[in-house]
Amino acid sequence: MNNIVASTGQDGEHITYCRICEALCGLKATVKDGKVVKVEPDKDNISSKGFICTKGPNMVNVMNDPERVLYPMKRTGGPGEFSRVSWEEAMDDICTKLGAIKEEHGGESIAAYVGNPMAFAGNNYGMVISFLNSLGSTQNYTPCAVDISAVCFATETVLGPGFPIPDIPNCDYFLIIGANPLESHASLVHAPTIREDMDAIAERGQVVVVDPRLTKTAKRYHHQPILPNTDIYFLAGLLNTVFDESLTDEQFLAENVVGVEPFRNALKGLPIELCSEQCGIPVEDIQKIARDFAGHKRAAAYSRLGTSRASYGALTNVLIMALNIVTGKFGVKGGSFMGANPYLPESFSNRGAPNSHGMQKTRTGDLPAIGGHLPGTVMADEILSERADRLRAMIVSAGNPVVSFPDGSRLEEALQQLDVMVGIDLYINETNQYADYILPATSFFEREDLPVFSISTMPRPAMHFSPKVIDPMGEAREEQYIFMEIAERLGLPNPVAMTFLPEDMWEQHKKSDMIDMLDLCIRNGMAGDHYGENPEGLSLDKIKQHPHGIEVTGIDSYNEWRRHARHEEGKLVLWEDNIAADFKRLTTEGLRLKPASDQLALFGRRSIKNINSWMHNIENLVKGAPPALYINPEDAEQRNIQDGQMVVIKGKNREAQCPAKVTGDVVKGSVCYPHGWGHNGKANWTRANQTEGININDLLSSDIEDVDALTGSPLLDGFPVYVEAVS
Ligand SMILES: Nc1nc2c(c(=O)[nH]1)N[C@H]1C(S)=C(S)[C@@H](COP(=O)(O)OP(=O)(O)OC[C@H]3O[C@@H](n4cnc5c(=O)[nH]c(N)nc54)[C@H](O)[C@@H]3O)O[C@H]1N2
Ligand SMILES: Nc1nc2c(c(=O)[nH]1)N[C@H]1C(S)=C(S)[C@@H](COP(=O)(O)OP(=O)(O)OC[C@H]3O[C@@H](n4cnc5c(=O)[nH]c(N)nc54)[C@H](O)[C@@H]3O)O[C@H]1N2
Ligand code: SF4
Ligand SMILES: [Mo]
Repeated sequence: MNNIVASTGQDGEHITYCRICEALCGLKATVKDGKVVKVEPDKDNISSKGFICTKGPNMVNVMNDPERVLYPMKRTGGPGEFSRVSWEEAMDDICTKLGAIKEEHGGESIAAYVGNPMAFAGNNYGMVISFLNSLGSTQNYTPCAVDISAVCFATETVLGPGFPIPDIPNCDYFLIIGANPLESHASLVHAPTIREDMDAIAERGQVVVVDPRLTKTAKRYHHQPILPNTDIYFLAGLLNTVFDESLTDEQFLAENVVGVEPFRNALKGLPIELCSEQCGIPVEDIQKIARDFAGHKRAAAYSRLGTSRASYGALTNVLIMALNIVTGKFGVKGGSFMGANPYLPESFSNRGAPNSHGMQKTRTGDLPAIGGHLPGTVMADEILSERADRLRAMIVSAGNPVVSFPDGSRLEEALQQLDVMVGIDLYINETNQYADYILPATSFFEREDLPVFSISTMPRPAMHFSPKVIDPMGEAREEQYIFMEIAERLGLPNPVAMTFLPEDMWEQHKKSDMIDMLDLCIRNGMAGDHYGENPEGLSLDKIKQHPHGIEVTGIDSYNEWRRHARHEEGKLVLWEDNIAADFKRLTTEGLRLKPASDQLALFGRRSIKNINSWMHNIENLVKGAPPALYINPEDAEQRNIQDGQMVVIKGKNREAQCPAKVTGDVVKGSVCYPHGWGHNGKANWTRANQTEGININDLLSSDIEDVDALTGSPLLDGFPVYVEAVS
C-alpha cells in the first residue's frame, strides 16, 4: 500500500475521499501546478475498495468551473446580479444587519437553512444550531423534511435518536422498500460496495426490491411492484401475517419490547385484503414475503426515500422497525441494528431521555421539529407571516430549497421579503440568487474532513481523514470559519466550542475548530485512545497514519442500541400516543392525497449522473436527452399519449410540460419524473440553464394540510396529478 502522499497543494498524488454522497468513496487526486488535474479511485480504500461513480471525478469540473463563486459577492441589481466585494465589506454589512435585526426583533427572526452537502462535511456538524442558539434563535431548517424526518421520527419513537442499519455484509434475506442503492449508492447505510454485497446476498439467499418502478436495483434482483404511497398497507399486511401465523420471536418480545399488544390490536383494523387492495400486491405475495422474511434467520428490512415522504411516512417507518423487531431480527448478526458512534463516550446512555419530537413546533402550522430540524415546508409562511418576530434574515448554506422543496415559486416570492439574506455556496443557484451576499465556500478538495454523519451508519465502521488536497481557491472559506467570524463580530461564543463543550470552556476554546473538537471526541470516545490509557485506541493522529481508512474495532455494534434506548428499562417501544393517533387517522381517514380515478400518482427517481439540483452545470453529466415523464402503456393509451410526445402535468398549483416515455417499468396508475431540474435562467449556471428539465417540485404542495402531521414532510412520492397529451 502506498501511504506516502504529497502535502497540501504539492504536485503529486493525494489520497482523499469523495463527499458528494454517503458512500464516501476513496479517491486519488493528482495535483499539478497547484490544481487538481485528475481524480481516480483509491483502490486501497478499506471501505470502497476502488469503487467510484462518475460524479466523483466530475467534482473537479465543479471545483474549476469558471462559473463557481470564488469571491464574496454583493447583490447590486435584480436576482442573480452580483458584484465582487471584499470579505471585510461583506462581513461588516452582514453582521451590522444581523445585529440590528436581533436587537429590534429578537433572535427568532433569524434563520438558517443548511443543505445536503453539509451532511458530509465534518467541519459543519451541529455548529449552525449552536450559532443560532447563541443568537436566541431556534429557526434551524434543513432538507430533513424532504429526506430523513420519517426515519428519525420512527427511530426516536421506538428506540432513541440514531439510525437503524441493515447488516448487509451478513444478512441472507434483504428486503428493500423504496430505495435504489445501485443508483443512489445507498442512504442511511454506508455501503460503497453495495452491489458486491447484494450479489453475495442473492447468491446465498434473496434480495427483494419493493418499488413502483423496475429500477436498476429491482432489475438485478427480485422486483415486487407496488403502488406509490401505499407502503403503510403493505407493511400492515406483512405484520398481520407475522402475528397471525405466529412468526414472532416471543422470547425477544418478552425480554425487550413494550407495547406489543396494543400495536397488534391496531393492525387488526387493517385486514390483509384491504392492505392488498390498497397497495396493489396480491394477498399471497404479501404473505410469501412475510413468511420468507421471518423464515430466514438472518434477514433485514430496509427502506429509504420511497417510504419517507409518504402520507404516513413516519408510521410506515415505525412499521419497518417493528417488522425487524417482532421477528427477532433486531440487534442481531445479519439483521438490523443501531450503528455505533465512536464519537460518543463509553458512558453514553439515553436511558430515561424524553422524546424530542414536538418539543419545538413551527410557529405557523404547529408542525414538530424532528431532531432539532424544522420542516422547510413552512419557510415561506414564516417569512410572509404578519407576526412581529417573523423571519427577516436567513443564511442558506449549501442548499437550494427553491428547487428541493415543493412550491418553490412561493418560496421565491417570500425570499424577496427578507431584510437580509446570505448564501454560502459554490454557485449562484435558484435560491441564493435572491441573497444580498453570497460567500464563497470550499469544495471538499479544499478542506480537511472526517466522516461524522455517516460514521454511525456503517455496518463495517471505519474512519477516514482527508487533509486538504489544495488550499482554498480564490477567496473561498470553510463554512465553520465563516460562522465563527460572524459569531465573534456579534460578540457571541465560538459555535464550534458550544457544540461540544460546557460553557466554562468556551472562552479557552475561542479558536478551536471542528477537527480539534472531533479529535477530542474520538480520543474520549468508546473506541478512543483515552490519551494513552488505551494505546490501541483511536486518535486523529492515528487515523492520519492510515490515509486509506482505519477499521474501528472494539465496539459491540449489535448491542449498541441498548445504550441508545430512551425507555427507563432500556426497552423498545411499539406503542405511544403519536403512533396511536396516526393509526386512528389511517383507519378513519385513509390515505392523504389519494389520486382520483382520472389522476396518476407522481413519484421521483435519481440517476447516477445527477445529484439533487447542483451538478447540472457540468457538460459530462447533462449531455443527452432531457428527462422524460415515465408513464405506463395502459395509462398512456387511455390518454392518447405516444412515446416521446409532449405532455402536460397538472399539479396542485401549477402545471408544466415535458416529453413522455411510455414504459412498462412503472406501475399502472403512476408516473415518474426526477427532481432537481428546471433551472430557471436566473441563477448564473449557463449549461444548467440550457437543460430542458422541469422543476417537478413546483407542481407539488407544501400546504400545511398536505404534509405528514408527525413530521411536516410533504408528499413527494405519490402526489396526485393529471397528465394529458399536448396536441
Ligand atoms: N446518483 C445519485 N445518488 C444519490 C442522490 C442523487 O441525487 N443522485 N441523492 C442522494 C440523497 S440526498 C439521498 S437522500 C439518497 C436517497 O437514496 P435512495 O432512497 O436509495 O434513492 P432513490 O433513488 O430516491 O430511491 C427511492 C426509491 O423509492 C421508489 N419509490 C418512490 N415512491 C415509492 C413508494 O411509494 N413506495 C416504494 N416502496 N417505493 C417508492 C423510487 O422508485 C426509488 O427507486 O441518494 C443519495 N445518492
Ligand atoms: N421531489 C423531490 N424533491 C426532493 C427529493 C426527491 O427525491 N424528490 N430529494 C430531497 C433530498 S433527499 C434532498 S437531500 C434535498 C436536497 O436539497 P438541498 O440541500 O436544498 O439542495 P441541493 O440540490 O443538494 O443543493 C446543494 C447546494 O450546495 C452547494 N454545495 C455543494 N457543495 C458544497 C459545499 O461543500 N459547501 C457549500 N457551502 N455549498 C456546497 C451546491 O452548489 C448547491 O447549490 O432535495 C430534496 N428534494
Ligand atoms: S458514489 Fe460517486 S458521488 Fe457517491 S461518494 Fe462515491 S464517487 Fe462520490
Ligand atoms: Mo437526501
